[in-house]
Amino acid sequence: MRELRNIVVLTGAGISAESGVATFRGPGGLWEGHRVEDVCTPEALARDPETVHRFYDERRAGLATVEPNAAHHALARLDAEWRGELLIVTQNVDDLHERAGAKRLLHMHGELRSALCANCGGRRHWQGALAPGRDCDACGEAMLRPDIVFFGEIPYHMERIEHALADADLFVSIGTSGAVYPAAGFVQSARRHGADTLELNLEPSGGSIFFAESRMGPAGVLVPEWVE
Ligand code: BJW
Ligand code: ZN
Repeated sequence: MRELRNIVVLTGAGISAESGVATFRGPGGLWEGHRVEDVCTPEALARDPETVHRFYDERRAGLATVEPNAAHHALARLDAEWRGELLIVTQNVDDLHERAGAKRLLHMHGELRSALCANCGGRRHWQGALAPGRDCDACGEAMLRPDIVFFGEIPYHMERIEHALADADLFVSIGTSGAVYPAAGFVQSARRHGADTLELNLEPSGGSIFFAESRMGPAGVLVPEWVE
């Protein structure tokens, strides 16, 4: 690691699995009981806001019962100690990276603890269930929605992420199935720009073949091992 300067780390639901946050796909996955298209699209929100809000209210409430695990703590340690460039890009909407102390962090798919006004684009902190009406302080309209990137919407911070990938010497992907774009394409983007690539995942993911190296196992073991 000594010759490396610029590191980009991508994390997915697998890094929070050992904290007790459900992953999306696979056995016991979050979407086993919900059809994706029922809850994770702007159309679903327009058609049936109650169901969509209930789904996110439950997951937001669930944050109170979970803690960062060894993998989140190891990345926070890397963030504190790494003197080169570092960017942790998480697809996760939980707040476990920041609770572990990570600072150089971007949430590309939004955050459970943020509310977005569909009318004016204003944001506010969102803890627990919302007041009836879901009123926006900024514009007065009752248009607050979860600040989550649904299918068909453009993920956040794409320009900064693309720049970081172009400058990366090392790209590390942790706990993601590689099923959802554009994140699934980051490895090829980093590679094209000459980065070394490493995958840490419980099992070979859809994108495994694109990584120079893949290590299989639980993030709580593999991430601290890699950071040391
Ligand atoms: C462990 C572990 C342990 C378990 N240790 N590991 C056809 C082709 C290409 C693209 C498209 C297409 N049709 C549509 C699209 C685009 C679409 C897309 O990708 N669809 C696919 C389904 C094909 N993408 C979009 O719409 C995105 N927007 C977009 O593309 O805009 C256009 C654009 C982009 C860029 C520039 C300009 C324009 C938006 C995607 C939004 C995704 N949102 C979600 C839902 C958020 C709401 C919510 O949280 O409820 O984000 S989808 C969901 O999947 C969530 C996640 O962040 C995301 C990724 O899932 P993740 O993290 O990989 O979880 P899992 O469960 O899939 O995998 C967990 C992994 O961990 C597994 O491999 C386990 O083995 C492993 N694991 N335990 C280590 N202990
Ligand atoms: Zn507003």
